[in-house]
Amino acid sequence: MKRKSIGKELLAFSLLLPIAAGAVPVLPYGTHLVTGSFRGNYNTVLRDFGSAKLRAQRSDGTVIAESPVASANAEGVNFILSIPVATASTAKSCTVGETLDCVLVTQEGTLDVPNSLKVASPIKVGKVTFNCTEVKSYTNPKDGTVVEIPTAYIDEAQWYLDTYMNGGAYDPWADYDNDGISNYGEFLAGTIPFDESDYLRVKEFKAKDGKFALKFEHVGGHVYAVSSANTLAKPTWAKKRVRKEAKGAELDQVMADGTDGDVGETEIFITPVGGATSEFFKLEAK
Ligand SMILES: [Ca+2]
Repeated sequence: MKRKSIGKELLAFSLLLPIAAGAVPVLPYGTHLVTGSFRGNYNTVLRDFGSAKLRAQRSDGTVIAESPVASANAEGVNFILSIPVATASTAKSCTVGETLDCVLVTQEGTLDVPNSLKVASPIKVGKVTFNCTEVKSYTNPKDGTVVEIPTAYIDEAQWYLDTYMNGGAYDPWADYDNDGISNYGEFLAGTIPFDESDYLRVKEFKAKDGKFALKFEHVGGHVYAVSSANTLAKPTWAKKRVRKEAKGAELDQVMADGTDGDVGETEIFITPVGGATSEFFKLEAK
């Protein structure tokens, strides 16, 4: 009987607490994680960024989250911003759907990052990539997706078009070499959009060390990830975590080793879902 009475007291306390805190209680939802990379002209991750910080802040300058920009880790990540999300805005947290400015603070001063970041939902891991160079935006006419490509890259592709092909403006959604990969896909992977023999592909897939080993030709400094689905008929692709060593840490994505732009081979390890009758894997450049 004594235990029951303690339970009643606790219940009354938890109901009263929000009322005592004010008319609009501020309840923490969790943290919105934004991870990202700074990239060069050819979509390679900048491995060493020097001393800089990235801030998520309101237009009035209130800083909600701040993170140092570091040398890229094995996943090709330069920063992780942890943004507290709550039911109401405060000086230290934001609400779902609130848009924050992203500001890069360098030793010389403050630079506006050209994208603003939007908190889409509580406790949802987001991903934002910033280019530190001048970029041009393109909208995909099929699905409205907006992408950004550095103008230095576009200028080089345009020169090739004007010199060796029929000219016309660079189109990221076209496939100039007819290898089945769009020009934008080749930009992401660092492959040559004018060479039909050069595109991202799996070279080997086999059982090894109790896991599946997937080998592909990489371009140094580029980032790759794997998705999986249980069927190829109307597949629902979901992120699949991978390892760079058979017994290493699980990663969301992997950055190729080696010098920026140089090609080489990378082997990554995948653990299949236990009990699944079939599982299909897809390798993507990010
Ligand atoms: Ca192509």
